[in-house]
Amino acid sequence: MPGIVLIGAQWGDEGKGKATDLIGTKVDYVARFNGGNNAGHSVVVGDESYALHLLPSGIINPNLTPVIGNGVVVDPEVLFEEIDGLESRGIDCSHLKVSEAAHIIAPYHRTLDKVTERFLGKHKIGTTGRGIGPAYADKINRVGIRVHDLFNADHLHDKVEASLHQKNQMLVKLYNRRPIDVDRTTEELLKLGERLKPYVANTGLILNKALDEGKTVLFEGAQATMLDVDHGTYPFVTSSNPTAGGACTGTGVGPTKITRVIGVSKAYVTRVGEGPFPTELLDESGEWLRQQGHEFGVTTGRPRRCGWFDAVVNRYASQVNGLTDIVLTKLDVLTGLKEIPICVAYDVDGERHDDMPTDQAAFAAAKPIYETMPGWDEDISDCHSFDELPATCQAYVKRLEELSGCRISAIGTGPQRDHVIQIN
Ligand code: 2SA
Ligand code: GDP
Ligand code: MG
Repeated sequence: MPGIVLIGAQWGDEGKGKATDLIGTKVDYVARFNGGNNAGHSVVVGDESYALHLLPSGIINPNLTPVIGNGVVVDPEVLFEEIDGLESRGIDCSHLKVSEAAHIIAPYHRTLDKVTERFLGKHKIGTTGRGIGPAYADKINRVGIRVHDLFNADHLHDKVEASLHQKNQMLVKLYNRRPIDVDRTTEELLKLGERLKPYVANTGLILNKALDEGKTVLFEGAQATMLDVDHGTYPFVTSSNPTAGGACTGTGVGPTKITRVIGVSKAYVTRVGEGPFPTELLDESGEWLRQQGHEFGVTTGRPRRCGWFDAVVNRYASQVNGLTDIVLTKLDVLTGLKEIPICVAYDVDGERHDDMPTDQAAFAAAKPIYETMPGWDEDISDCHSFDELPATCQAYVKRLEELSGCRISAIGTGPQRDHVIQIN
């Protein structure tokens, strides 16, 4: 009954796509449980590179079943574009299963996302503009549209009316925009439902049965711990639970079925969007990391903010997610640095914090306390065991492990699938 959860331990883009795909060779099901097409996973297989947003990374592997769980918000138009794109490259997507209880991102959610960001002005979150927040807001407000609502015209019309009632008043009175048409929206959603129908399934039941039969399920997180709506740097977060607990609520599988929780961390840190980031480098070192690591958003192309490894964040991620192990990615990017700083604690108004401050004002004021390790010059992309790494590189990894309070079980040494060191 191995249920493996794989989550981002920092602010996202840690290389979860590659880590998932790596483990995917040994699993039967890969299930997304949170977020939507705000995610961007790059998976490199041989000479081919795939940018996935809504589909689980495991879709590239024909031997497993990809699942979109109930906790995901699904934009059907984006889903079909992604399926068409992959199928035109010879990747079969017909075995995809989409939860009938997943919520839909409708065109009006995308509009609201952009309008809200504009009106927030200097308080904006820096969202991806994909309608994620408004779709989850409707879910919590109990006016969301779920996948199974798309198959009954009268029922759907009712739901769309309920969902648009308040929004239209706001759009007209507050934002001086035209109201959204209920009939037209219903028609559009019904059409999308027709194409979605063959993929729709009771995914909670499928996953539970699979686990009971001894199959392996990989629960693939999108975004990351520090972007979690409950545990992240609120309000600069996404609107779902990318932490390990989200794997249960977002698929309908109970916590006793989870046997392993893997956190993916980069050997440094990046963040996209607004919000505090203690180790951020606004100088040429940050630019160097961005160029060396090709740190640009997979979904929006935005340059990612870059900084040194933050062990406070990783210790916190170990705690919040109950990590059993860490996959450390992009270690190769640091090659060539003479010295590598690691943030071991924060200074908040003259007081040392070894643990994550819960007060966001304190977190925003946190100054990193650094310890510095010697770097290495050797190309590590061909190293296939820990012992082959240069001694200073080994020491850096060992120190990250010690500070994170969790074992490092694999290391990424380059973008390719085989650029990896597995540690037993
Ligand atoms: P949203 O759109 O409501 O989820 O935005 C809220 C915050 O969550 C951040 N967020 C992300 N951060 C890193 N990577 C993400 N995915 C893409 C990628 C990002 C891209 O993999 O590269 O292409 O720009 C992602 N998705 C959401 C977002 O920046 C806001 O801070
Ligand atoms: P995700 O959102 O966590 O799936 O990560 P992204 O795909 O958005 O960003 C990670 C990027 O790093 C991708 O372009 C990967 O191909 C790349 N990558 C992953 N692991 C490694 C690694 O070990 N070394 C290098 N150089 N690149 C990597
Ligand atoms: Mg990403």
